[in-house]
Amino acid sequence: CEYTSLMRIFTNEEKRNLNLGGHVGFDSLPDQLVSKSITQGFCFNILCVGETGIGKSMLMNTLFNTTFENEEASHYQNGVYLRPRTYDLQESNVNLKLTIVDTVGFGDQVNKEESYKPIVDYIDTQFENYLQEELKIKRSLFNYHDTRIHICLYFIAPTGHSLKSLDLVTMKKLDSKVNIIPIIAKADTISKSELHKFKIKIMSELVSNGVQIYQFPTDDEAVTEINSSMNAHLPFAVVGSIEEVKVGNKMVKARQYPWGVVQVENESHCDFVKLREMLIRVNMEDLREQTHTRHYELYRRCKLEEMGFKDTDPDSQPFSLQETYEAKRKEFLSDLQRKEEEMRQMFVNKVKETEAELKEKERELHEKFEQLKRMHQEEKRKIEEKRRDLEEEMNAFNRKKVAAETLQAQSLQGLQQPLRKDKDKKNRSVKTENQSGVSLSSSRVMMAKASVEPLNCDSWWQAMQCCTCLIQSAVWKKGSV
Ligand SMILES: Nc1nc2c(ncn2[C@@H]2O[C@H](COP(=O)(O)OP(=O)(O)OP(=O)(O)O)[C@@H](O)[C@H]2O)c(=O)[nH]1
Ligand SMILES: [Mg+2]
Repeated sequence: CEYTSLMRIFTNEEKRNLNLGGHVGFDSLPDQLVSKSITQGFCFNILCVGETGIGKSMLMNTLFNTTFENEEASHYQNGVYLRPRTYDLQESNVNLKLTIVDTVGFGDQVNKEESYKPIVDYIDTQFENYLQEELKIKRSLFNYHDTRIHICLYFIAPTGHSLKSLDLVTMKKLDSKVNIIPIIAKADTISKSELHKFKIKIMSELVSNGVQIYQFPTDDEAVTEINSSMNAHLPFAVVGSIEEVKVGNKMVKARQYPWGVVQVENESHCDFVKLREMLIRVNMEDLREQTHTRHYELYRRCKLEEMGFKDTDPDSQPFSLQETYEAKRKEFLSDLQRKEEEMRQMFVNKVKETEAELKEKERELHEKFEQLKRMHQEEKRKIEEKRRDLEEEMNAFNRKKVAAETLQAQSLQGLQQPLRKDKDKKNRSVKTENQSGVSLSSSRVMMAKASVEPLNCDSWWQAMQCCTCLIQSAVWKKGSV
């Protein structure tokens, strides 16, 4: 009864009309994504790997129909370095942050063994930066400037022969880190038939060396056909130019030669259009996605595994991040303790070794000291002996001296009387000539005056000889002559 009365009330009420502002449904989700992406803008990073002067900058200018900063590299670089440059481009209402990374000095060194290293390092650094941002507690990936390389354009020299070993080694090192699209540069310098053979040769060499290049995706129906046909055209043979040349009644980008004009956008002249289509119009988003889901994921997985993180334990049971962290912490602490113990033991051993060395040195010093002491005592004893001998000698000398003085005094007294008597006689005496003309008697007188013991000599010369003996003998008294 209550129910029927309620129904009557509802049916009598005026019906409410809902006017819709537009289409209602979740099929509008893609539109929301589009508008969000447009607001956010896009970023795209291109790495150009190729020898100096192979046409990297020119191709970039041609691709984006603009003139980027262009600084010619010299051929005298000591090594390879990477030069990234970022530009903000706008097409309609879509903003693109484009980064072009140039390999400066690539292929210019005599030893090219390490040429790939700076490139690999650069790519890894960009992955690492992204990973660090991801691991932050307060991360802002929304406005993070993603510098991870989305595409590597590998410029092959148009030799018409085969790939250089530098090309193979570099591409092999990069293929797990970046999407590689090989291109034959300056394709206007190679004939059509040669180019065809060259392309086949390059592809077979890449396959035989296991180099994985980027394949345009064929899983999306909308692009399956075009992408699979383009995969067959790899590597693209390109020509770059921003010069406008009049062909027919319109201006086209071309390279003009005395024998004709090579049109950049003419598909029968080169593959530039194919490259531009594949790279920018059809597969740009896939390149970005592949970079994130394939290359970055690989890097992240290896890095986290290196750090000790894993998804499952040895029994294939899920292993949480917390458990990994705890296990790692324990491992780290026990490692630290072990190292501490090792260091302590090492320190104790070192102290013991030093102590033993010091003791040995002390013992050696003591021995040396004892030896020196003995030597010193011996020296002292010898000197003492010498001193005693000298004293004895001096005493003997003094005794002799006293005896000599007494004798001298006595002889002087005995001489004084005969001397006076002989004085006159001496004046008259006939001179006894000798070698010098001095008489023997006068020599005796001279000696007497000199208070020297009289000599029993026959000539003056003999007397001189005796004087010399006297001087040398111990009886000689200083100052007598
Ligand atoms: N024949 C021919 N010449 C080209 C082509 N592209 C560029 N060049 C010429 O090659 C020379 C070097 O070109 P760049 O674009 O500066 O070469 P790059 O690789 O950027 O040189 P670096 O940055 O110095 O290593 C210039 O004289 C260009 O005109 C091309 O497709 N064909
Ligand atoms: Mg350049």
